[in-house]
Amino acid sequence: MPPVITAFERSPDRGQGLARDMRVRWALEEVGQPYEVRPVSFQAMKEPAHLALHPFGQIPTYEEGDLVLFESGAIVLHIAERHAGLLPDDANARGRAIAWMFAALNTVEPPIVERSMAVLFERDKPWSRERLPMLDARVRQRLSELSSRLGDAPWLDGAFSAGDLLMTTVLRRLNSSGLLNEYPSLSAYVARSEARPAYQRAFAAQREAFNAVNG
Ligand code: GTB
Repeated sequence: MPPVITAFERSPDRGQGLARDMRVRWALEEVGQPYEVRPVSFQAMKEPAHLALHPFGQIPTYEEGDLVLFESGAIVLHIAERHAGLLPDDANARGRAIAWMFAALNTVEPPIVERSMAVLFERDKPWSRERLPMLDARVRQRLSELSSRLGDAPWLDGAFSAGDLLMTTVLRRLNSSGLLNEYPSLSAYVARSEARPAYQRAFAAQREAFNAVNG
């Protein structure tokens, strides 16, 4: 039985591959592991059957035999540890790749999510115009640091790894902001990731699922 993941039945991103099931789909495609997707409605996400899989009533989840996982980072790490292709064999290089996974989720993603939330949900607040430049500055700080570290390298540390996979999905969340364009090496990094056949397959699958439901 292939693993089963959950995804939004109707993704608010309208098929742009910004929801976090995209990371899991992409990781599974990179390692060549077939999988099934169970779409979940917003209502079903908060019902007992889904809460038994995910304590916070969110997507994605991952079911493989007796194993149930939630948290996209933990799922990607699980896939990367069990299949070749997303983590180096050398122990030190592996440790560094895992550090980049944590950096993507713990250091780079928070200011990006904070900014997205503000743009989506706080636009009408009287303090929004004052707050946004501060949120932009926090994002720019991380992008500037990341761009300095990446330099002219294609990937963050040697060969493409689960660290690059997660970092790319985090940076893509800035697509509509224009901020990524201020850092050409990071725009090129994301484009390089998106050109990977595994990414293309994952993106096409989630887009197809969106189109199937929304016409
Ligand atoms: N830390 C968890 C993880 O990494 O797995 C976070 C999971 C999470 O935030 N899941 C979101 C969810 O289920 C979907 S991905 N939300 C429903 C809820 O909480 O009730 C976040 C997301 C949603 C929409 C867009 N978008 O439209 O662009 C992008 C990302």
